[in-house]
Amino acid sequence: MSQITIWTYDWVPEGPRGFVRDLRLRWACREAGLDYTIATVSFDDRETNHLDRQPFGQVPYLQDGEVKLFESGAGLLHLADKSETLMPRDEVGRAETLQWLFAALNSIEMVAVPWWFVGMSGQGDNPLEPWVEKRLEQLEAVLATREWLAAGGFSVADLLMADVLRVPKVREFGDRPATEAYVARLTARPAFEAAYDEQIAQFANAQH
Ligand SMILES: N[C@@H](CCC(=O)N[C@@H](CS)C(=O)NCC(=O)O)C(=O)O
Repeated sequence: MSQITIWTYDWVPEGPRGFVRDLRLRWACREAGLDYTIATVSFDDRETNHLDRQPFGQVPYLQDGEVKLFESGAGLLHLADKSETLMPRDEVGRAETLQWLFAALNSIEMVAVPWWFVGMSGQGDNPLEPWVEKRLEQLEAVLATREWLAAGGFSVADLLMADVLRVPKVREFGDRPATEAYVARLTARPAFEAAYDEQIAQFANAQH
């Protein structure tokens, strides 16, 4: 019986389906062969109904025995500690994986999310565009030279970077063939496809 529980919302509107960040944890568990169960909190009163678990009222949230974690990156690190598939055990490989995992969160997602939000407001030119463009071009230069970000093989850093990059607005913005091939390669992995299908089915079948 699995000890790992991944918390997400009980329902979300169609737009974010397939992109809710619990998918990162489902995907990682599947890559690592770790069983998990899904638990939900109500989407409708999300700002206050689970602040004891997630102080920002967001998902995902991961529980593994006594370990209780919010932040998808923290959840991924916890899972990576359980599986060499997600993070190599040698010092250099582990350091490279951590470096790129933080780069996904703090150098790419940290730029892409505000850019996307400002763009959604639809108020003329997006002042964040040059910033996101530069970061994505810099990453394109890296991905043009290698198949994986860290330690010469798949790791949780690729999982997270691909999840950040696969957002449609990011994929549609500019022409970056190496990045596009990278995203296509990562999202063709059976563990991603199964996690994606599972999330889509969960929200499609939810009563709301
Ligand atoms: N930094 C957080 C971000 C979590 C996040 O943005 N979650 C979204 C779903 S993907 C959410 O809960 N949004 C609802 C809200 O912010 O009210 C993490 O990586 O876990």
